[in-house]
Amino acid sequence: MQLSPERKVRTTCPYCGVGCQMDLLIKNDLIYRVEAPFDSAPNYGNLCVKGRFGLDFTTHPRRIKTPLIRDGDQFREATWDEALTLVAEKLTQIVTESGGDAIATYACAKATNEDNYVFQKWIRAVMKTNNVDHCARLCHAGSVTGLQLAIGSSAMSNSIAEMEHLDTFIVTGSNTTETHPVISLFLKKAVRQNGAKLIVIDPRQIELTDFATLWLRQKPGTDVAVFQAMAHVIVTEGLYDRDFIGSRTEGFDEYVETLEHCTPEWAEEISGVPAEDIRTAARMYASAERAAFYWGMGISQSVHGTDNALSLTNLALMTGNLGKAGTGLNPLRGQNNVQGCSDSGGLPNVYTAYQRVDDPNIKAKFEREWKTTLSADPGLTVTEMVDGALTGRIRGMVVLGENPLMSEPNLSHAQHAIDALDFLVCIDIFMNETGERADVILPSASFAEKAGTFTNSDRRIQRVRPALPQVGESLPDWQICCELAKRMEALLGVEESAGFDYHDAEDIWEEMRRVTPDFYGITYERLEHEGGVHWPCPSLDHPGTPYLFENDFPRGKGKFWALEVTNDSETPDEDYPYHLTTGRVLFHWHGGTMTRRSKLEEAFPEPILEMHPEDAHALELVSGDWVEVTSRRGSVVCRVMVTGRSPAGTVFLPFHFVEAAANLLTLDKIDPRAKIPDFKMAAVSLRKVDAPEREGHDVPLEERGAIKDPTTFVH
Ligand SMILES: Nc1nc2c(c(=O)[nH]1)N[C@H]1C(S)=C(S)[C@@H](COP(=O)(O)OP(=O)(O)OC[C@H]3O[C@@H](n4cnc5c(=O)[nH]c(N)nc54)[C@H](O)[C@@H]3O)O[C@H]1N2
Ligand SMILES: Nc1nc2c(c(=O)[nH]1)N[C@H]1C(S)=C(S)[C@@H](COP(=O)(O)OP(=O)(O)OC[C@H]3O[C@@H](n4cnc5c(=O)[nH]c(N)nc54)[C@H](O)[C@@H]3O)O[C@H]1N2
Ligand code: SF4
Ligand SMILES: [Mo]
Repeated sequence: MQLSPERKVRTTCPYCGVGCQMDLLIKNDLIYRVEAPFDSAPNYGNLCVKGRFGLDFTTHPRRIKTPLIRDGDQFREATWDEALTLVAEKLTQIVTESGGDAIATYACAKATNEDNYVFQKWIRAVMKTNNVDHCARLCHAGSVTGLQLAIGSSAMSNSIAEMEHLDTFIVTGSNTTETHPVISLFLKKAVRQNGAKLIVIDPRQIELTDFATLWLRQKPGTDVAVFQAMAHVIVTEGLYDRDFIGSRTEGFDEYVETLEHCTPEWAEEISGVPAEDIRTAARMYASAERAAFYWGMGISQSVHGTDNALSLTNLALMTGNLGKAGTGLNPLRGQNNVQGCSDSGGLPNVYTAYQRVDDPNIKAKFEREWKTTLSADPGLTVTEMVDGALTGRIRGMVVLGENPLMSEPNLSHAQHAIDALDFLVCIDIFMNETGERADVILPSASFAEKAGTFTNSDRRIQRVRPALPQVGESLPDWQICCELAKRMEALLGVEESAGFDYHDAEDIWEEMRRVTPDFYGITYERLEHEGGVHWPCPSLDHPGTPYLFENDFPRGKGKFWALEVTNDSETPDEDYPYHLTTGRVLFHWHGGTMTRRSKLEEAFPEPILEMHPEDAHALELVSGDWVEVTSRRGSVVCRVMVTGRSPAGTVFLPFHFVEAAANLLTLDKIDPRAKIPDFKMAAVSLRKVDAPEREGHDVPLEERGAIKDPTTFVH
């Protein structure tokens, strides 16, 4: 493809689920400036620091430029032909000997919809397994399971455009200003300019508490008690919406019976939130004309994540705060394309747009389209894949743009599992902690070098456009998957191919539209003119759907769910007296693969443990001192930052830094229904230690472990 020497390319941010539209200004094949179009949804001229200054990872010298094949402890460069042949042969051998279900695969929430569609088509049509999942399992699985049970759909019900005009809204378990920064601007505007009322329900003093009318600071892990008590208040004070309950829901009377003991005083005992504040919050939410919930990982990432989510859906259903602008249930989606990766079939139980693999009619449709037979058995989830590798049930693994050896809980366990595999192939733009253990690494094109679409948190499908030349021999993920699929079909002696000869990304999208009624009305041409379209969009003249559930829910009636307060999390005890919670900071992204190879690394160069002044005092620590953090799984060393943000007894560690990897400490216990781990609850002990021989800032980055090979870090 020919690119002009000086150019400006409209594309979509590769970091978070807000999906900001941006113009990349390019000269000499380098991005020298990033601008945001003021007239374009969803960000209207705004960008956060990652979008504005964090894109230089694309031209970092350590991008993978050729396929790499393991050679003892190292890798050697290989040709595409050699690497593709090797991968196809190894995977085919496992499929032939042990069946497709012996292969586990991770789809990629960073790659495009088109990349992920082709990926899951290769896995399903050629390997005959539904073992495809992705990081959503570690993310909104609790929310997804809860929402599916209650209303039958897990997408965010309302659009970003509505946020500015909110009336009353609750933000819980979402550190929005750091994790969805541009959305937080609209939420702040709603409060400061338009007089909306905000209730924050979060154990940490996040920035949004400054904007809140009311802040409920519950003890971590006690959400169900707080929300059940709000339901109790709404019922006893008659603040519920009789019409909505009658026409749109089921199970209300039975649910009410289970609420009897859930008084605000009962919840205060469990959560530490004053009963009066719970009453105020319930009245504000129920009596508002329009009220919405926004939430994040504080609700979802828990062994009772499904119950947490159900405690929110119960409140929305009883107050009728669903199906209208400015209301709704809104799990803020994390990765740039985590919504799209799920929508494109990157899940073990569904094809595109949640069409079930075990529905005979759906299966028959895909068998016709792909000219092959398919498996009706739902596949394994990410957490089950890791366990399957340990038991030998899984022999081979394909990881498309994820980094489980930073993001999975209990990393030593995950590492054993990965090492037990016969064959691991990683398809990525960089070497990461998982790639280090792979047999083959295949170099992909980043968002800046390929065409396609991403779907943001409010289901808006937007274009991604090539802006930079390809790096080395790297290729878009879909092309790599097509090559592998075709080679495997040949090795397996398949008579008629499932179809892996696409001209370009649009060609793939056309196939996706054809097999997915909810996408049918969306074409590249429309996206070009309209900037983005919200699915569902069933026909070419349909405007798209910015908010859902106006007339009904996908499950028919919304269902109330009785809930018990349980505590299966690991709680502090004599040996491990502190509670550890993990999460994110503004400047970094997950395992740091991308942000630590960008200018952002200078702004936030090392891990810090956030600690309350009372705890710091007891341990004789001041900001900048070094501390060893130990759990039953492992131990890390980093500096402390003394701050009142976390409550006394709770310490917070971001999981971005390999030199103090938070997931060495977390545990792999999961929610039985959603299979999501308890990333927000672990018990740890703390010990003041001497500074390591050379201190954080003084150690060159490559020696801190953040950059995987000994090349000078250049911007
Ligand atoms: N800068 C940056 N932004 C990101 C990401 C990133 O890595 N870096 N990742 C993206 C992804 S994939 C995701 S999923 C989102 C996640 O976005 P968030 O969910 O906002 O991220 P976390 O840092 O995990 O924050 C969780 C919040 O839950 C609170 N919390 C902890 N325990 C509890 C509890 O028991 N109950 C409740 N109600 N709250 C609790 C924490 O105090 C914190 O405010 O961020 C996305 N955006
Ligand atoms: N302790 C703790 N652990 C957590 C969490 C937590 O709150 N606490 N949160 C969990 C959550 S919510 C999430 S979403 C996960 C995230 O976990 P992961 O998805 O494993 O993390 P990322 O670092 O985002 O991995 C993305 C990878 O994709 C690569 N990449 C980027 N663009 C492309 C592309 O176009 N193609 C390909 N092939 N690769 C590309 C990057 O180089 C990187 O290696 O972590 C989970 N782990
Ligand atoms: S808010 Fe999210 S999408 Fe927007 S610039 Fe920041 S990281 Fe990118
Ligand atoms: Mo996530």
